Amino acid sequence: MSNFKMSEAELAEKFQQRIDAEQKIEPKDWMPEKYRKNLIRQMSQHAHSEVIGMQPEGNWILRAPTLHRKMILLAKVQDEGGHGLYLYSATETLDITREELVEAMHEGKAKYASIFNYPSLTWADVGAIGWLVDGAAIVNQISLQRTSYGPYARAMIRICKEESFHQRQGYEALMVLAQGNEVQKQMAQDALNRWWWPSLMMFGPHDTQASDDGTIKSAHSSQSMKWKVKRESNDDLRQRFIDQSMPQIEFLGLTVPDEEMKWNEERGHYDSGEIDWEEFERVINGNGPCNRQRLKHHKAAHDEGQWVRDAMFAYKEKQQARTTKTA
Ligand code: BYC
Repeated sequence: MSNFKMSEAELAEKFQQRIDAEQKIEPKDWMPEKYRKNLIRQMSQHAHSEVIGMQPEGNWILRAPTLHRKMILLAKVQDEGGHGLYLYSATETLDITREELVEAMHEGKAKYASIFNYPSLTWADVGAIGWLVDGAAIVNQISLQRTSYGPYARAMIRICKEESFHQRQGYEALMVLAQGNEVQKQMAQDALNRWWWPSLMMFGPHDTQASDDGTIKSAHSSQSMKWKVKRESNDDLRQRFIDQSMPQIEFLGLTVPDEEMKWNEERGHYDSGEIDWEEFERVINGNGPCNRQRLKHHKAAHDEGQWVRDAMFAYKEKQQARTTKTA
C-alpha cells in the first residue's frame, strides 16, 4: 500500500516498525510531527552548543602559552564552528530555516549545553574543556551515531572523529601542567574542581527519579528512546563517563572533587555523589555565571555577519537571474 492511501495511524505504525528494524529515517520519509519537532529541538540545541562552545576556549586563543598551542587551539575552535554548521544543515532538512533556529536561541526559546555558561579563568581550563567537556560530548555522541534520523547519525560519525582528537589534546595540555611545578599542578587541580560537576550535568537530568523529590526528571528520554533518537539513558552515559574519567584523573595525580566517589566492586562501576540540580536548573534557565555574556556575544557576532549573508543572497539571486535568462 502506498503512503498516499494510508491513515495517520497506519503511517505511525509503519514508522515505528521501521525504527524497530533499525532503518534510518531520511528527510523525505513520512514521520510523526512530534518526532520532527523533537529532533529539531535536540539537533538545534546541539548545533547552538557547538557554536556557543567556541566562546570559552576562544577566550584563550590570544593568550595561549606558545605558538604551537595557539595553532592547535585555533584549529579546535574552528572545528567546533564546523560541527555547528553540519548540525544546522542537518536540522534544516526537517523543514525549518537557520534564521528560525538562531532566532529561537536569541529569544531564549532554544537552549544550548549548560556547561558553556561557565567562565574559562586560566589556561588550565582550556585543557579541562578538551579533556572533560569534549570527553563527555564524545560519550554522548558515540551513542548518537546510531540515532534513527539519518542526517543526524551521519553528522555524529564525522564529529566524533574530530572530538576524539580534541579530547586527547586537552588531556595532554593538562598532563603537562599536572607534571609541572606546584603552581601549575594547582592550576590543573583547580580546573578539574570547577569543570567536573558541570561536565556531569552535560548528560542531563536523571531518567527515572521521581520529580516530586525536588530533582528534575528527563522529560524527553522515554519517547526519544522509543523512537531511537536517544539510544542510551542520560544516567547510563553519565556513568560511562565517570568510569572512564576516574583512571585518567588518577594518572594525572589529581583528586576528583567528590568525596563520595568510590569504586563499587559489586556493581563494577564507581558510586558518586549527587549533582547540585538546583545549580543545573539555574544555569539552563538563563542564570548561570555567563549566560547573558554568551548570548550577547553571539547576537553581536550574528549582527556583524549580516553583510556576509546579504552578499551571499545577492550572489545567489544574481546567479538565479542569469540561469533564468539563459534557459
Ligand atoms: N544543558 O528530557 P531531557 C561540544 C534540557 S558541544 C542544557 O533529558 P533530552 C563542544 C533539555 O534540553 C556538544 N539543557 O532532554 C563544543 C530539556 O529542555 P527542553 C554538546 C539541558 O534532549 C565546543 C530538559 O533539560 N552535546 O561538545 O532528551 C567546545 C530536560 O532534559 C541539558 C550535545 O548537545 C544540558 N546539559 O536530553 C567543546 C548533545 N541537559 O529542550 C565541546 C546533544 C538537559 O525541553 N543533546 N537539558 O527545553 C543530547 O544528547 C540531549 O539533548 C541531552 C538531553 C542528553 C543533552
